[in-house]
Amino acid sequence: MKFAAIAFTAMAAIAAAPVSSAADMAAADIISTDGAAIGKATFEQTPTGVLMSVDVSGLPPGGHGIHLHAVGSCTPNFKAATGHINPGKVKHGLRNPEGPDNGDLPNLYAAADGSARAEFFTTLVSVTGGDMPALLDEDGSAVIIHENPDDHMTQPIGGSGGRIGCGVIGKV
Ligand SMILES: [Cu+2]
Repeated sequence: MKFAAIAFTAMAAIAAAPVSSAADMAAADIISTDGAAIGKATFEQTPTGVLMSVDVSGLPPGGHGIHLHAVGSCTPNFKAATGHINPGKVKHGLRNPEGPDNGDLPNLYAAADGSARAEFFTTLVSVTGGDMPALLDEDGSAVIIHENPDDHMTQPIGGSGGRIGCGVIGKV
């Protein structure tokens, strides 16, 4: 009977967990600077943050800064995405005592064949709103992949250089 009681408790806990809504999902098709499709990112609202999944190919091998930028546009070029999501105008950098900004993320690492697959988790944004800035706000948001790794300290983008991938984040 002891086992049965434990099983019942576990089931009750599952039933009490917040139900995630399909409305709190977003995704971005990522393109290279020549407009070719190189992969996808998805964004799922969880009870405490946003779980992001990235699957791309065609990158130079090695580390790449990847950030959430404030405007949902990759045209006429990736500068259209403007700077990071950063309404509080704080400093960039996961290592920075005056940061991080809301668009900061750990680096993405591409393998020798140029492919990269990773999950990230951030508590500094939301998908549709709440305590943290929404990815799906009025002017949208974009995910940008940079040429070089982000040192997580240097202003304004950790020395991560040019923008080599861009995806407009849209509702799923
Ligand atoms: Cu960036």
